[in-house]
Amino acid sequence: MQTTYIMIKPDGVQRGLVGEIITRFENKGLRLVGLRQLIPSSKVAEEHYAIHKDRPFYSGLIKFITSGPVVAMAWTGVEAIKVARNIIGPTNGREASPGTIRGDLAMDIGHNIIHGSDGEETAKFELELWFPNGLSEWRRDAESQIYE
Ligand code: D4T
Repeated sequence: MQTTYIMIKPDGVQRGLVGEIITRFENKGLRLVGLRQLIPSSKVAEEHYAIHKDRPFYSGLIKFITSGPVVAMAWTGVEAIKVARNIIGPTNGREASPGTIRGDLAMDIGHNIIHGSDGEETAKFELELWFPNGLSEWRRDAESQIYE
């Protein structure tokens, strides 16, 4: 089992897509182990996107992500990091395939609705950053049907 960090960005919250997005992860069979809505501080946003700090879009990205509430989530499942990135689709909404969140709901690179961790180390770092008080430990009964 892996746990991945997923975040609905301010555009997704403003557009009223929180329920739609959570439904997609839940329906896939992932288990929600962390959920909070917050307006990110610059400090947390800068730590989260530190890897991009020399990119030309960095300052706009920090401004955007701190502009309003985000929904921070942790989802668990077998290969959850890859599964979530497949549900999300590639960065540019215009190039993402229909059926993915960005393919169905986004038209932009920056305003692309949602973030998902891109690897195990990133997921660990991001989960500790956004959920400093830890995650819920529970088991979804449906997992006996979701997995063989
Ligand atoms: P995240 O990290 O938000 O899940 O997005 P991706 O994994 O799909 O994309 P990324 O790390 O390359 O980019 C991080 C973040 O920066 C925004 N961005 C990206 C942007 O505003 N302009 C750009 O040209 C790029 C490449 C979007 C996502």
